[in-house]
Amino acid sequence: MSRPRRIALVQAPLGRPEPLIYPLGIATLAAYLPTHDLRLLDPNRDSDTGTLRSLREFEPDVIGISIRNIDSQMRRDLFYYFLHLTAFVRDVRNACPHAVILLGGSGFSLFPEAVMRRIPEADLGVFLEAEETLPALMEALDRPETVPGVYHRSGGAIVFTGVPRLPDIGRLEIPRYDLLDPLPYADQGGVGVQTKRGCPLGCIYCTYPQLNGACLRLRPVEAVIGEIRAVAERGVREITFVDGVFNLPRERSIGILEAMKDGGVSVRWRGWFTEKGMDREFMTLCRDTGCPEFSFSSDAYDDRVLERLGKSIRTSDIDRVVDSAAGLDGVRVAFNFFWNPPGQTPESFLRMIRFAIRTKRRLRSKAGGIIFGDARIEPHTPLWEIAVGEGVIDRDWDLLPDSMEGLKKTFYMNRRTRFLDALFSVYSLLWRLKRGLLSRNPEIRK
Ligand code: B12
Repeated sequence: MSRPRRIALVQAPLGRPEPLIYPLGIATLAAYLPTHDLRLLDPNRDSDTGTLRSLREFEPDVIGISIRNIDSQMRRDLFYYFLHLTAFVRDVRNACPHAVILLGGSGFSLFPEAVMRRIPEADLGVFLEAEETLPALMEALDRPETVPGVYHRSGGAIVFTGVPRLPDIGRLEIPRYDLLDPLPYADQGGVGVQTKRGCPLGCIYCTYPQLNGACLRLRPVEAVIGEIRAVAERGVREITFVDGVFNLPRERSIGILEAMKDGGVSVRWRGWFTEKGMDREFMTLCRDTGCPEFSFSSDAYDDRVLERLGKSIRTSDIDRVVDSAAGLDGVRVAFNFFWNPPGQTPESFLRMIRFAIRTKRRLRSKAGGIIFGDARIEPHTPLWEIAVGEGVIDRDWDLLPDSMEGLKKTFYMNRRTRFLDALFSVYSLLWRLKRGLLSRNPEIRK
């Protein structure tokens, strides 16, 4: 075994104030590096300057930077976090000229080569889930070519050692809460707990299957409960289940909720749900175990459009959610829709707007939000193929562009119903007015 190293794991700064999200990725990875001297740093909480100061003091051998978000993926409030990050990594390099800089995280894994190119200060990159790769790489830091899942530089080229196997998460370690206190993140569900990885659904715009595989890998219920207890013991009263879809498989999510009830685990919680299998009974169980709000990516309110989007749900599933919520006290439901997706027609657009108005009227304060957006075209997704086929973007269009102007072109808009775009600008303006975001003018360092 090699000597213990001083390793700093740093969450990438977003570059503008946002609700704090606990850096679950690096806190989890820290549990896999028990023999090393570790620091976990989050500039989103402690500022870039504070983080750089901590790095200078600690003098790490290795700095692992977790790139979670590339951009806000929201056309109505678009922000390019990645531009801020490139400047931050330059500052990290100046602060610690001799440290090995290593990148990872879901944002990195979506664009690994492009990120390595755009951040020349980075020595190494780790692709996908890193519970096995990172400890192995720490043992072979001078031989990165021997570790699967690693991007390294050789003779000026970026070399990839190959796709690693996905770790067995049946025995996933509990995140190192002792190294980064979750309590300051506790508001608004900022602390995440994962019950599984992978997603078998086929939504055409989604990156989850490429990030975590298309098969569900479930954590044992006791391990999930143990993790919730561990955060609750630190004073956290509200968590978010970070699974792509919490209630999949339904029986297993029921198992977790029953175990929470039986074990007296009492926290408020949130999650993302599929409308499939959502009925009054299930919603009641969720409510009674602490879930105040249900969020859905319904995406469309027209069976043909839903099918085109690769969704496993139909409008009847969405209706069932509304019916169930209407008959229950103490719940709120939030629906997200695409304004102008593939397959959209004037009729399907109107159907969606009618659904929104009807649901708002019927559910009143129980309608937690009906939000419209457009899909960000992500690499290696069926939506990318469609967008290229329809001429929305060119085949060689850089999905990690070097400017905000370029980023604006990475959203899918159905050309057949392009008149909807003008309407979207109006919707977007109203939304920003309502949220008081018009003056939001963050400074991005180029
Ligand atoms: C749950 C979730 C949320 C929840 C978070 C709740 C919470 N309390 O944690 C909510 C809904 C709040 C949310 C919000 C947002 N999210 Co989100 N989210 C996710 C999701 C589904 C899971 C993230 C997670 O916690 N995973 C569990 C941990 C353990 O995994 P991990 O962080 O990926 O870490 C592993 C690896 O990545 C790697 N790794 C991580 N860091 C590092 C560092 C090093 C050095 C190394 C070697 C390896 C490594 O090893 C880890 C262990 O295997 C991901 C999709 C996904 N499958 O990753 C999207 C995802 C990260 N989100 C995304 C986005 C865009 C956002 C928002 C910007 C959306 C918005 N406009 O509001 C915001 C940003 C919020 C913020 N302030 O950061 C995108 C980012 C891609 C992009 N284009 O930018 C993703 C990838 C989904 C997508 N659409 O593709 N999100």
